[in-house]
Amino acid sequence: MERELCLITPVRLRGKVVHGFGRGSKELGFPTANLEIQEAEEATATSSGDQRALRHFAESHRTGIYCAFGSIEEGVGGEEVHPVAMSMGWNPTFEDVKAKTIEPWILHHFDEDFYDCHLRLLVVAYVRPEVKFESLEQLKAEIGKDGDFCRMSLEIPSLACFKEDPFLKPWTQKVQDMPGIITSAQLQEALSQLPPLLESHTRLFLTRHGETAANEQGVLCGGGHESELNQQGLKQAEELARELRECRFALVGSSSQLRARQSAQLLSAERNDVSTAEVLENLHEMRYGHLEGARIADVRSEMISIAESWRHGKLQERVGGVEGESPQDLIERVLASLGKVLRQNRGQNVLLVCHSWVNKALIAHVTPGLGLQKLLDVPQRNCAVNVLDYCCEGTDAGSFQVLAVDLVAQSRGAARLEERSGACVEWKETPKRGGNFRTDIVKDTLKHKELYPTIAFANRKSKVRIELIRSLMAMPSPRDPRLLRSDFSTCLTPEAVDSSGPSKYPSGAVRFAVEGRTLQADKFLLAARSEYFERMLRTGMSEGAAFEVPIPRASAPAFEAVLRFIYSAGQAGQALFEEADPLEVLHLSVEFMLEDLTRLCEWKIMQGLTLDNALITFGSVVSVRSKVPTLVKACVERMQGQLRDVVGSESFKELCRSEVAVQELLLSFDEPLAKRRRMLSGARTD
Ligand code: ADP
Ligand code: RBF
Ligand code: MG
Repeated sequence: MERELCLITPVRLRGKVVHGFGRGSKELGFPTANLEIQEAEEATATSSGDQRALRHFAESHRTGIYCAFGSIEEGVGGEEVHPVAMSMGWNPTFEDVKAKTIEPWILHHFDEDFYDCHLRLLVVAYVRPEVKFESLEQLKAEIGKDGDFCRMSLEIPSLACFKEDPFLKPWTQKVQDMPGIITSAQLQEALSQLPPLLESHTRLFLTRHGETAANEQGVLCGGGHESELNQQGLKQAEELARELRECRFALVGSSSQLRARQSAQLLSAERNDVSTAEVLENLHEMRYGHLEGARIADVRSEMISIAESWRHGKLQERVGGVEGESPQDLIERVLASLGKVLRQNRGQNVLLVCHSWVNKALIAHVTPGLGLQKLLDVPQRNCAVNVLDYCCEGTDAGSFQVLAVDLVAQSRGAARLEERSGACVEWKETPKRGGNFRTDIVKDTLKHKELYPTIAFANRKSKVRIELIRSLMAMPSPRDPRLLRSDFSTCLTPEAVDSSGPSKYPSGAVRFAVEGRTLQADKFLLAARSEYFERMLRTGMSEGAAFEVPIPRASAPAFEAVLRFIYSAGQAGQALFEEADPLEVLHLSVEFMLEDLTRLCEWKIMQGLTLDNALITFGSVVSVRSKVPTLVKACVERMQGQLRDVVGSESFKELCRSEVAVQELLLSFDEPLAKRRRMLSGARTD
């Protein structure tokens, strides 16, 4: 029999292992893990991307034997990726096969069966067509040779590399690792990055309600329990309402539960597009049965064991006994309810306020490569917004595409949540090398409400890692009392005359000469809001009106940005950088002692930090490194582990001109050493 290695565009498949024909393949030495393929209608109803992919593979590829890599999601026999010989087709040797089968024979010995588990396959090559054999012996012999052929072929480096595909290692996968999904970011920034909505789709802004009294008290509050928004929750909803003001919605709605209705009411207030919030059926939180209203601390062990079952794919397991719901129950009613309202609003945006598990379940279920059993890992803070596009027509009708998860309003910073094994006792924030923070939750009284209820369902011994993502952190707001001054009366009170000079604030106009241009500003305002300008203008006060203050080594747009920052009392924000280069403004801000502006520039630069510009940025700010430690750290962090690329780049040659810069760079890769050296050399540690 001829076998040929015919490479195909790799296909990623995920399916549940079901019973096959029971022909005793295992006894013959080639067990095949038959994958479940649902009827077309059935698959659309549950809108699972996995089923669609399986059917598409069977319909669009020729029948026969394929080489693949495979892994079992549930980690049976260890979390490993194995070579696979796979048959797809009609098994022509037998006459009872009514539909195409997908049957992978994993080339590995397992001590146990893994029916009902989820298999992932990355199919990479075609080997031969299927054959109608005269005898079972013949079939067995050829399948054995297929196994050898596939095993060998998959060791060829060009194929072996597919073994590392992240899709095959689901046990490490998180929604935040999924390409194309913005996670735990700031709402407005993320919204500006979304692709335009297609006419055939509806865009769902799926939101979680604001914080409730129950959230605050650590009380379980499911679909059968009510709790009102607390002060914090009201504030969260109001802030979200402000940030969503520019979006147009065809509908604002919520589940029937009080906390969701309250949030939706705040979100629909003072809008031009919709005037009231609608209430929708079947979007209530998962019912917790006899656990409703219980204190998390009291029922923790029960919750941990149920969470463990879900994690292992037992998605029909109910929380809180017969009165409670399972993730499967939840997702079925939610999909049905959402489908209806989304189809009615084709081509438009819909804003719905739901609940933690509702949102998490939907996101996990519809994200290819994630799956419902990963629902525990989806981050979902109070009043977080998730954005999903729903397809209303065509072959993909009924499917969702997740665009963003856990977006929150400006004031709330961004954090990633990750569960770790290890002991768990209280909160700790440890600066990690490179400027990120590791926050370990270590206490049973899980006070940090933003994390509820993910943490509640985490193992008692879990360590939860929260990574603050600096590039997605909130824009810093000004703090300097001078800058924030709107009541100037103190400036007018004659101060005690001391030896340093006259006491009165200067008045009138001052003119600056920048790049051959003249920029004019008000002396009083500058002096009142900036210590630097106060000193400069007081001493220069005696000069005549014709006097122009030269600002050397600055571009007009950058200096204008400095003036605008002062004039706006720091409120101009990002708009400052429309014309001016943040790096240049940063240097001016240091020169003019405007710390709030320095922080703003630092933040702005960090937003756009890439491996390419990290070195240039580092070289530029190294002289003022003590003023911008966060930025310096962020630059170093960007470059860490990529030293080879860094040293090979053009900008490195540029940097080499400054001995201090090179020294600082090399030292920053080894922070403990750097400290010792600075101490030894008696240099200022800044
Ligand atoms: P069935 O007719 O039900 O598919 P098989 O005789 O083909 O039964 O055996 C397949 C079952 O054996 C799989 O569903 C799986 O649980 C188990 N099994 C154990 N080892 C393997 C393996 N190496 N490859 C595939 N399935 C295996
Ligand atoms: N069935 C066939 O009828 N003809 C084939 O050529 C054939 N080749 C196979 C090759 C491999 C590597 C595997 C795993 C299965 C193959 N099968 C083939 C399917 C086989 O008939 C089926 O797995 C058993 O009947 C159990 O359902
Ligand atoms: Mg089988």
